[in-house]
Amino acid sequence: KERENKELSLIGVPMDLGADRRGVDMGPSSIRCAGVEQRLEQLGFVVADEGDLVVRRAKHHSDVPESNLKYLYEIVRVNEELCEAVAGIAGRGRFPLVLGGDHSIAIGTLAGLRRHKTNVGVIWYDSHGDVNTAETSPSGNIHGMALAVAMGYGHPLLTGIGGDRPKVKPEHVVIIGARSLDPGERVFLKRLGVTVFTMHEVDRLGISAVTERAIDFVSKGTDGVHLSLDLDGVDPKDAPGVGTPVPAGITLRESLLAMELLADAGIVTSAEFVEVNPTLDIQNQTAKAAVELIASLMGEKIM
Ligand code: HAR
Ligand code: MN
Ligand code: MN
Ligand code: MN
Repeated sequence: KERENKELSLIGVPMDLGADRRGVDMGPSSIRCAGVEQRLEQLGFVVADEGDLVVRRAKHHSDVPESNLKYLYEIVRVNEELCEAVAGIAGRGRFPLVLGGDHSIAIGTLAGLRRHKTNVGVIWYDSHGDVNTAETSPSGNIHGMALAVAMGYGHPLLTGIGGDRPKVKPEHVVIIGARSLDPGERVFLKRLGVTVFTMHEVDRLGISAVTERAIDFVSKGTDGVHLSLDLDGVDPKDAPGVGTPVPAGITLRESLLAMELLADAGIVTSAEFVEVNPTLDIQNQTAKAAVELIASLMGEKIM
C-alpha cells in the first residue's frame, strides 16, 4: 500500500565526532549528491530540505576529566539541537528523514521522536550493537553507545538530552545484522532482553523472515517505528564507504528487500541513514546505496 502522508523533511547532521575516523561528516552531502531529494520527489513526496545542523570542529577529544568519552560536550550540544529539530518536524506531521553523520546522532533523533510518541519501536540495522557505555566501550567513541543512551544507559549528559526519561524501551527494540559485538555489549543485550537478529539468524532464516519477525515485533505496543540504518550493516562489498566495515554482512540486494518489506508493512514513521564516509568510498557507491535503500523504504517499486 502507498504511504498516505507524503510530507517529508530532510535534515543533515555533519557529525564525525562520535567516530574514530574523520570524513563521515561529509555523509549528508554525499547522500544529497547521490540525488536523494529528486528521488523522493519522483515518488510523490513533498520534500522540505531543512539543511544541515552546524557541528563545531573540536580541537582535542579528551574534554571530559576522568572519562574516555570523546568529544562529549559538542556531541551533546548537537544532539540537543537535533532533538528540537526532529520534534519540530514530527510535530508538524511530517516524516523526519535524518542524514548522518556518525551514529551518535541517533541519540538526538530518538529524543526528538519521544516528544510525540510514548512507545517508539526501533529497528537498529547495523553490524554493531551500539550499546556500550563508558565502562564497556573499548574506544570511547560515542557512536558505539547511541542505542544504550536511548534506552537510558550512559553518561547523564547524554541520557538527559531532551529530558531525563529513557527514549525507548528495550522490549521495543530490534537489532538486525549484528556481527561485531563487544563482550560488555553481549552481556548488556542479554540482561535487557533486546531482540537481536545477528548474521546467524539472517543466514538461517533469510532476510525476508527476519524482517517479517522484526516488523511483528516492533509493531506490538508501539505508536510509531523508527528505522536507524547504519550503512555498515550492509556488506562492505556493497557499501565500502564506512568507517568501521565488518565483512560478511547483509548484501545490498537483501537490504533492499528488507526495505521493501518495511514499505509494504507501512509501519515506519521516521528514519535515519548514518555512517556514510565518502572519503573511504569508491565513486560515492555507499551514498548511492543509501539513496536506493531510502527509495525502497519509502515505497519505490520496480513495477
Ligand atoms: N563497538 C565498537 C565501539 O564501541 C565499534 C563501534 C563502531 N561503530 C559504528 N557503530 N559504526 O555502529 O567502539
Ligand atoms: Mn533543549
Ligand atoms: Mn551504528
Ligand atoms: Mn555500525
